[in-house]
Amino acid sequence: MNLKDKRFLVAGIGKSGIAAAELLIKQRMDVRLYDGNTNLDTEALVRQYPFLEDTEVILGVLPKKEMQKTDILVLSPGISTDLPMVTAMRDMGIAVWGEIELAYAFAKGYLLAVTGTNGKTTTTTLLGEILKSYYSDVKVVGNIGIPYTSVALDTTEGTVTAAEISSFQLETVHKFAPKVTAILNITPDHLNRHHTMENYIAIKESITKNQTKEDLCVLNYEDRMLRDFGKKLKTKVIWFSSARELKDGFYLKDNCIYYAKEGYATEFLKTEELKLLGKHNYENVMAASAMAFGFGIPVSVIQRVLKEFTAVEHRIEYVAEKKGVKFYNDSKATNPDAAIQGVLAMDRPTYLIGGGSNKDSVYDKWIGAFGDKVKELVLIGQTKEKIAKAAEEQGFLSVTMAESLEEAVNICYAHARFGDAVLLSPACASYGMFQNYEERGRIFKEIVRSLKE
Ligand code: UMA
Repeated sequence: MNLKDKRFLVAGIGKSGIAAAELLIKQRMDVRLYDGNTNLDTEALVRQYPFLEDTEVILGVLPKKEMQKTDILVLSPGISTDLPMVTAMRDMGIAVWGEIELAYAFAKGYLLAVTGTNGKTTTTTLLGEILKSYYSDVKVVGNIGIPYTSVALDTTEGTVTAAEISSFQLETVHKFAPKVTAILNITPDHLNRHHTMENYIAIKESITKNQTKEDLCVLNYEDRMLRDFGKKLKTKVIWFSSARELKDGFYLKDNCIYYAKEGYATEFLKTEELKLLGKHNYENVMAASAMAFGFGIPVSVIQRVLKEFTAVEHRIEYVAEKKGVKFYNDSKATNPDAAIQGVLAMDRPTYLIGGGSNKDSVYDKWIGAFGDKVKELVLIGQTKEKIAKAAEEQGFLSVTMAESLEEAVNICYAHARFGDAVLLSPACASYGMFQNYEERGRIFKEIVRSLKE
């Protein structure tokens, strides 16, 4: 498609929308910006982003005449594709692209993309570190917080890009075709947006839809759906497993990661050589290694980076110790499955802060993972009643309600004793109370650091 004469409407004026608009402006394209939020201060926006000076900004309900002036609608990931505005434009024959599709149309070089319900950020960061130690021009982008469009114009034929891709972003891809992909796991998440599990799985799997048989997909053998999916794929597949020996692929056995080819296994790395903790992290390590290895990076380079890599911010991140109480920030646990990993990683009595905005999640498995370890659950946000009810049904009665994150931290600090842990691992998204999970995690860390000893 020749994009030169197309009229673009970029929807959503957050990180993605701003970056998408900047790319289009730099390319001298016809672009307007739209956001549903009528309270957005457009003058402040232009002060912050002077390149938007001559760009029309439309707020509130999008009038039909504005829709008609559009050839390509570029959606930010947070905007659902079944919003009436989006379906109306689709019905009018207007192309609907995601921000990553736009980036892909302009980007050069090689793309390696990671999706999955949990572990995406750690795997992408790890992959990025491995790539950086071997190539001079590496970009790490996507859901991780750096829009792909913000770097797409800086890429050349030699650039290698590692991208974290969410299900929201995959809803609107068309030609997006990474050289290497990974689907780490698929468990229920974002069902308020994707409605059914079948739909969510199909969206995640679509990361491979434009890959050819020359390309590679890394898949988790222990995920039943992915196991079936991998058998049907036309691309090359490298499997990984944390539960069984594989004839081909990476697997974890007796505190060691092995790589096997046609039944012949060699030791790849001992888990004690890693700074990352927990089975879920060993899965992330195997996935990143398989992607890098499949892309041709020497094993010795991969091993060296793995041994040096420490945890990602907001993912079971150690914050501080106060009066013998250790504080951990797991704000990235925006769904119950991720939060289970947070609880499992704790090795001491734990005061847990949970709750946030509602995504129609089920909390039973998370609460079931508390065992004797969680001494008290302190709840915040929109979901607190729902979680408290689920806890009561499971016989977990040590639940306290708090009005703010600060109050929750203070309650935990007052109740915890020397040798205990306080863990923020909310099992929920942050909307309504914070801009995103990063802000939630940063504020948590500030509160913790200001606690009096
Ligand atoms: N908006 C509308 N109408 C709507 C919804 C939103 O106009 O119906 C507007 C809002 O008023 C706001 C803008 O859209 O001005 C926000 O857009 P956005 O929600 O897409 O947020 P961005 O700042 O562009 O951030 C997005 C990702 N956000 C989401 O997917 C919700 C970020 O992922 C990502 O880091 C960033 O692009 C860069 O690529 C965050 C996330 O929470 C971290 N992701 C989810 C997750 O990890 O679970 C998927």
